[in-house]
Amino acid sequence: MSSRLVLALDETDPVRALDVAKSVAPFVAKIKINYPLVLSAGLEIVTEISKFSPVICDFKVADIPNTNRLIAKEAFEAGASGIIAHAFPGPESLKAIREVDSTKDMYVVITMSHPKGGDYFDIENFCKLALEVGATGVVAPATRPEDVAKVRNLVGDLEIISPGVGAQGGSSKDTIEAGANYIIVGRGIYLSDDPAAAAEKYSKELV
Ligand code: OMP
Repeated sequence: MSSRLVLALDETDPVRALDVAKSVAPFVAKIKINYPLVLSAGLEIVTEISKFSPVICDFKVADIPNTNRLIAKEAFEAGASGIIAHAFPGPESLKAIREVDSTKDMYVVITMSHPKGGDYFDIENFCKLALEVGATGVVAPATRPEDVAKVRNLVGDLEIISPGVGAQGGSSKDTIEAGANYIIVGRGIYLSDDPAAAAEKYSKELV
């Protein structure tokens, strides 16, 4: 069975990041790259890593439609297979990303994993919006499996990718049972002494 694990590669040393990415690639479905690594290594790191793994650019895009379009274009041209965007700027901003390249994945953040991270998010409206704009999937927190279950009921067959397992205390098992398709793990893998072994362990928990 193919892996249901996504690596959050927030390692900021570009050489180590590439080493970690190569060593965990056999155990992960995708690698998610956020600002910390892109700001230290440049967008070229997306191109490098996308040669051996699909890359989700976690830029939490949250701007007017034209700026969202420009950001998505840069990410996709660099080789990203997908991008993460915030819902709160509304449908036109999300559709602008979709229109850059509808073959790419777009994930919409529904509510966040950190303490009080859900207090300012409107789960019902954001799920409705993700469906309306044709998102590939949504981001929902492994730290609150009850929210993942709620999101699953609202988004039908859309993919759910869930961060918060490992360093933030979430459980892979509970999150998958609540309806997530993929678990996102960062520090639990890239800060480990043996990232490949850690990735293998997390991926086996998800079978
Ligand atoms: P670790 O906490 O180190 O496993 O990393 C989690 C990764 O998921 C980081 O890259 C976060 O930016 C990201 N993330 C969350 O932790 N919580 C969220 O609610 C949303 C995200 C995300 O969009 O990926």
